[in-house]
Formats: sequence, C-alpha cells, structure tokens
Amino acid sequence: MGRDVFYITTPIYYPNDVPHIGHAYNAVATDFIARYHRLRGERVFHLTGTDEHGLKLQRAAEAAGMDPKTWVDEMEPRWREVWARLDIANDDYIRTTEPRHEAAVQQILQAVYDNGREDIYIGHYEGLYCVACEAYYTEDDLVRGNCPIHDRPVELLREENYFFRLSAYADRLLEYYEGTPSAIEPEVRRNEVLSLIQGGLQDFSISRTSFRWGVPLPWDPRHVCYVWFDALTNYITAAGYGSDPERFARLWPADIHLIGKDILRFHAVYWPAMLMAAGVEPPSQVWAHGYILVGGEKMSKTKLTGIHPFQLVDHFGVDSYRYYFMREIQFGQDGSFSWESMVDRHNADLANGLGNLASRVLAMLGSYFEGAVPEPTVEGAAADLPEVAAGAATRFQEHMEAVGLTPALGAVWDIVSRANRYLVEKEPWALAKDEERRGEVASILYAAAETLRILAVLISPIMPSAAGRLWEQLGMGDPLAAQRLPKAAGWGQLAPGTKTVKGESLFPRLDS
Ligand code: ME8
Repeated sequence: MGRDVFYITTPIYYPNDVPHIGHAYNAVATDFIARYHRLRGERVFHLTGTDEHGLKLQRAAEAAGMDPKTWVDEMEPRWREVWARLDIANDDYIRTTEPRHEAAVQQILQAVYDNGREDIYIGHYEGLYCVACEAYYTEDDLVRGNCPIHDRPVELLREENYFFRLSAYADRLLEYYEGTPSAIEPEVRRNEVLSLIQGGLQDFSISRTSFRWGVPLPWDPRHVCYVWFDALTNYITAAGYGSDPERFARLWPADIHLIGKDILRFHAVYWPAMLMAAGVEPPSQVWAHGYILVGGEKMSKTKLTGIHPFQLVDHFGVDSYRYYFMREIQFGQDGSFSWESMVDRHNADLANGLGNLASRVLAMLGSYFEGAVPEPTVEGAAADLPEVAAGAATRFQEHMEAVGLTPALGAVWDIVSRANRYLVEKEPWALAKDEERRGEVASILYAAAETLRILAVLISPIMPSAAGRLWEQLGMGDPLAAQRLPKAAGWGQLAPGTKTVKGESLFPRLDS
C-alpha cells in the first residue's frame, strides 16, 4: 500500500511555559489546512505535541522545584486545553517523553550510526550557546553580543559530544531542492535555505553528558541525545517509523511540516539530511510562516510580551479568533497583532458582513415564509450570485491547495460582500409589501439562503463552530461534516420546504 493520507504537522512546542498567540497562530493555520483537506474528502493525519526533553525544560523544572517529568506532566495539559478551546482537531498528540518516541529516536540514531559512512562521530565542542534556542551560535550570528532570536546573552560551553556529519550532505540537499522546488515554501524561505547550504554546512552536536534529561544513545548511554535528533524525530515516530512499516508507508513522507521561520534551518537542512543518513525520504514540504509581532517585536515568553489565547477568545469567541489571525496577516509574512484591528475585523467582516447577511435572510424567511425555504420560480432573480459563488469557491480551493490561507478567505468574503449588496439592490423587504411580487421575493430569498448554505460549507475549516450553527439555522438535514468539496459548493442544493430558524446572532457586534 502506498501513501493515501494527507499528513500535516505543527512543530512540537516547548512546554516550559503556557502557549501564547504566536504558538496558537501556528496551531490554527495547521488546523485550517487539515480541515480543508478533510472537506475535500481526503484522509487526514494532523499531528501536534510537546517537546519535553532538554536543558531548557530541566532548568524550568528546577526553577519550579520539581523533577523534569513531574514538571512536564503538569505543563502539558495546559497546552492541550488551549487546543481544545481553539477547536483544534488534531488526530494525534505526541509527547517526546513517551516510550514510543524514545524507541523511535534510538532507532533512527542507530540507523545513522550504522550506515557505514561514520555520519555520527565523537568529538569535543566548545561554543556560544543560547539555552532558549537550544542551539550554538557563531560570533557572527550574534546581535549586539546576544542571541539573534531571543536577544539574551549566550553562554560559553565545552563538552564531549557526538556529532552528526551534516557537512557531507550539502550536495545531496542542493540536488534535492533543485529537483523539488515545492519542498520549501514560500519562495523567500527556499532562497534563504539554498544560500545557507551553498555557504557551507557545519556538523552539529547531537549529544550531551552534562545532564540526563533526554534519550540515552543506544551505543553509549553515558550520553543523552540532544534536541534536534530527539525533537524532529517526532514526525516519524507518530507515523510508525520502526514500529509499524505498513502505516509508515501510508503516511510518510509528510505532506507539510508547518513551522515558524525561526526553526526553518532545522527543518529544511538538518532534518532532510538526518533522514537521508538513515535511509528515509525527506518530507514533501516545509512551509515556514512569519512571526506574530506585538509592539513591533516577535511575541515571546522570554520577553514577557506573551498574550495567552484565552485573553482574546474570552472576548471575541473562538471563531472570530481563528478568522482574525488568518485573514488579517498575509500568511507567510510577519504581522502585528493589535486589539483595535481585531475589533475592526470582527465588526466589519463577521458582525456586519457574514452575521448580518445570515440574520437578515433568516429573519425574512421567518416573516414572509414561516421559516420555510421557498421555491425559486422567477428566472434570473438570483442575478450573478450563482456565478460569483462558483468562481469564489474555485478560487478558495486553489488558494488552499497552495497554502494561500489569507487570499482563500478573501475569496469567500467576495461572496459575502456580493450577497449583501444583492439584497440591497433587490430590496426584498420592499417587494414583500406587494402580494403580487411574492414570487420574486421567494426567488430572491432562495438565492440568498442558498448562498448562505455554500458559505457555511466554505467557512467550516476556519470557523467550524460558527459554520455548524449556521448550518443548523438553515435546517440542513445532512451533517455539515459529511459535506465534500467541490460538490457541496454547487448551486441549487438547498431543498425548498427546508425549515430554517432565526436563532442567535452568529457574531454579535463588539464595542471598540
Ligand atoms: O521551537 N509568531 O518550540 P517553541 C509566530 N520545540 N509563530 C510563533 C511565534 C510567534 N511570535 N512564537 C512561536 C520550538 N511560534 C521547538 C520545535 S519542532 C520539531 C521543535 C511558533 O515552543 C513557531 O512556529 O519555541 C515556532 O517555531 C513554534 O511556535 C514552536 O516554538
């Protein structure tokens, strides 16, 4: 059996603190893509989890007066509760402290160690180290003497380490990326990786003897595996590497590793080289998004600018939260979060846009047709709505296939705007005063309700909860989860006679 599952991953997050809206940005984007692929009728495997080993975690535990395992056991649920509240529908959740993962890490290490090319060798390492990144830097990398990512002082460390011979993989990596241009997106990140490889690659250290909080190397248990061999391997652990070859053949290589650009080097240089060394195919695509900025800087825990997602969800609701970040910030670029822009987005696109469209149409169906969807009898009454909806649904799918998350939502909102304008042009509320024009009113409201049905389907990957409520208000019998694109976006599937209910407003207006 070959590959028959769409496999998408988030990075595994460090649970040394609670999530902030930067982590949630990555989680929501991954979930949006995964839900879209389910809507297309594909089998999907969406993986997320926590990265629980390493010095950073050990130190956080020490600071809290706990042993590392007790500490991560306590922190990890605080990540899961956020994903649950944000409607993240992951199919698996991996913790690097699980036995299945420790077994897979030992397997890949042993496979590389035994590959006959001495890709793992012992040496000494001395370097400038950022504990927050869990990475060494050269003098040139530093900004004002500090870590370029965390803007914190680095430490001089020296120890006996095993190394991975990354330097031997430059040519193979270049060859691979030249032959597979889609393997790194967006293009600016691809170019960044290519010039990094062309600039020459240095071997990196993969083990430590200075502490115990990690997976022991199978051939030399005095050492524990350090960071990237442990963390990156999660993606193949969960796919059945070394434990379930049949499952592994169906899932691997992953379709998309969706990451932030801070960990591009590890995913697009270290990881494929590690896999090549172990005789495993590299992932199909690494997609690196930008940063959520607050006050012009990357939101981070160490800088105390972290905003917890619940601080926003409590006020805006989960649907508005998910929508805002995907729509407001051009996916792939950095973007600033601000409370004001979130209120504006909510009111313009959701309360006045989609919410208003739904409440007007459902209210008129209630007043004029006792809630029942009327039969459309007047030809041409739908104007260009069917074409607008069909065109936008096609563009939505094209953008989603290319991970163009922001323009994909733009396409859906073209339908919302057109439908609201359509009602203003047709004025069914005025026509309803004239009994002779009832057929026209019926046909206009049919077209508007059918547009809402299509909108409910198209917004379901980004706003699953609001889509479900709209679907119910429209009185649809088949479950929303059973709808499939492109078929469900086809015009004319709303059956006359369907009993709608006005229900609660989808997106109440918020004060600024
Ligand atoms: O790096 N804007 O974990 P992590 C956008 N454990 N995305 C952000 C962000 C921001 N301000 N801050 C964080 C690690 N992220 C490793 C990964 S993977 C095998 C191991 C996102 O908790 C971004 O995607 O520090 C980042 O890469 C991810 O959170 C994980 O951050």
